[in-house]
Amino acid sequence: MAEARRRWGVPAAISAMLLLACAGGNADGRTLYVDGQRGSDRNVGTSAPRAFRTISAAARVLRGGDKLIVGPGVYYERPVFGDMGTSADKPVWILAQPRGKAIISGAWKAAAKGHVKWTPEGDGVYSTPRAEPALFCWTDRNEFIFRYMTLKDLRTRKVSTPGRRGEVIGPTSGFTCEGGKLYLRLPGSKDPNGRSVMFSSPSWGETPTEKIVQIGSSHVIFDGFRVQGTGTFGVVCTKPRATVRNCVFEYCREGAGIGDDSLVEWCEYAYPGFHDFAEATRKLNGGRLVVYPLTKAYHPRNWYEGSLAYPTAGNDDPSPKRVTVRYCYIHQVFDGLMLGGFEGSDAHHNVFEHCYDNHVELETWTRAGRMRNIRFHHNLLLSCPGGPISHQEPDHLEGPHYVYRNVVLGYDAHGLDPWVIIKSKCYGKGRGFYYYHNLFWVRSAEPYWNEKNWPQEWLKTFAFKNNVFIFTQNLKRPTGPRGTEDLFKAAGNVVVAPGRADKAILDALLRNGGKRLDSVKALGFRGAGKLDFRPRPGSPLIDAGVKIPGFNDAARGTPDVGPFEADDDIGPHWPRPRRTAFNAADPTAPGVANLSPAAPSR
Ligand SMILES: [Ca+2]
Ligand SMILES: [Ca+2]
Repeated sequence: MAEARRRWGVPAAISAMLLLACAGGNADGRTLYVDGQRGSDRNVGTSAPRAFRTISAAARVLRGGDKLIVGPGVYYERPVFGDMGTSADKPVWILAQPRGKAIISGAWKAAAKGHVKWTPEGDGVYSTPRAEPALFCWTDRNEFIFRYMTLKDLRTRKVSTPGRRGEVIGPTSGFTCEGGKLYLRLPGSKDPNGRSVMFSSPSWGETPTEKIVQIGSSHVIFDGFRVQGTGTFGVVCTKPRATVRNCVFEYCREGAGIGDDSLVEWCEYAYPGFHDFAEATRKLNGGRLVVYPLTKAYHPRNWYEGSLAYPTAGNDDPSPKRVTVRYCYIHQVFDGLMLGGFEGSDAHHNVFEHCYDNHVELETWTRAGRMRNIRFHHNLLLSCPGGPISHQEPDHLEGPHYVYRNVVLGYDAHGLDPWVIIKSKCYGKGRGFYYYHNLFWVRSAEPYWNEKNWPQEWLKTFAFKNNVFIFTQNLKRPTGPRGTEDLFKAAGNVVVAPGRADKAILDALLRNGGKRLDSVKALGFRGAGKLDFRPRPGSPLIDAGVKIPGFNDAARGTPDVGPFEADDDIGPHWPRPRRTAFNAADPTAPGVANLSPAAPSR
């Protein structure tokens, strides 16, 4: 990775953020303490024995240059850090110590502590009075409890979704909010009385919508927290130059809201239990994956469309600029990262796994967003059953988007079997989508999205160079007019297609020095099962690429094809990171050794 950093350079803005981050608190500032168990808000907070009890109390007195140390515990509060008089040399560092042991929870406290009285309603369903709806519900064993829209649906578990997706069988457990009550059926129809059950706040469109942590100052470092249970934001930094680091966002619709010149790193973003929910409902539906109809078509407001990092800009404001998201682990969610909500920004060295719609969206929902100048590189994308990379915004997506040195593959029953790798939809306004040096390993898919009735000029700005494409079963032609395959640029690609391969798209990908090979083995990867995709000596990938100024200038001799040069030092930590620094959320996540991309099972 050091190699990668040297090769691609570190933008000046990021270097500045690093300096800020390393500086932490200011030597002249105070250190304040919060102790959720032994502290008191009548204390002055300036030493551990005189700690505050709540983060909110500390937030009221924190000033630029201070450091805040928050001890272990679950904090059921929504702290607001206002204008603290911060500056570049007077940052504020908000630190959980030890990291991962302070949970800031947006959940309903009484239910979380098992203090709610639940009344049996038959069929394993229990009720309690509660007017506030919830987006997420989960148990202390990280069981994801599905939100049904009516009590009738919860009882019958039959969910009707619009259009062709039809009727779907939902999970046995679930909850619903109806007539001023919450109804709940736990897994195994267990009695919820005395048990810890978490309900998040509702999402937009249902009141009240609550952010958990709000930070209204620039130059703030938010470090080491677990943030749980909100239908909106885990943390919102409304001013520029925020650093969000070593945080786990669980059951948060959006992780960190950030503005200009901000950094999100070493964070984790997940709905724990979502993968089990996907597999359980797949079994109930005869093997058909039904996450999309259950969570997007059935629910009314795209409730699960979220992102680890989300722009704080309003709908009609320009997108935040110079944002970096790196070294994060994003998994068991519907959407992973809406990088297109930012401009002049990048995401690199992140691991995405089991994002059920898109791993990364290079588009945005805001009306003013133009999605300019985005770089997505050196990421590992595993098992996305939707379109792993998306740039669909026909009205105002400008680009350019540079997508390079990523490894995109499936390895389990959710492998990349669906219809498309790159969900592109640009309508010709773009300054281009540039795909360089990626590895795509799928069974059957179209490489990109095209439709007959779309203007086809946009394809002229699409470039594929020095990529490795593996289609183990079927390379499908995008469904545009015949002949449009020659509109995009291609050079130096290697395609492995041992099964069926549409000749038009295959020939188009192989233009300008491409090669077709007939087996994965013929690529000569050093160790695909261990995700070591460097070509070994003698590999046909070596020196088979084309020069791309600014992207492979440091290659030895002629550039090698694929994400790595043969002599790259990928270090002991590729692919990184599989876990957060403290591995709080998903201690049973499969290790690298369990990955076997060569053998998808379905
Ligand atoms: Ca999506
Ligand atoms: Ca070379």
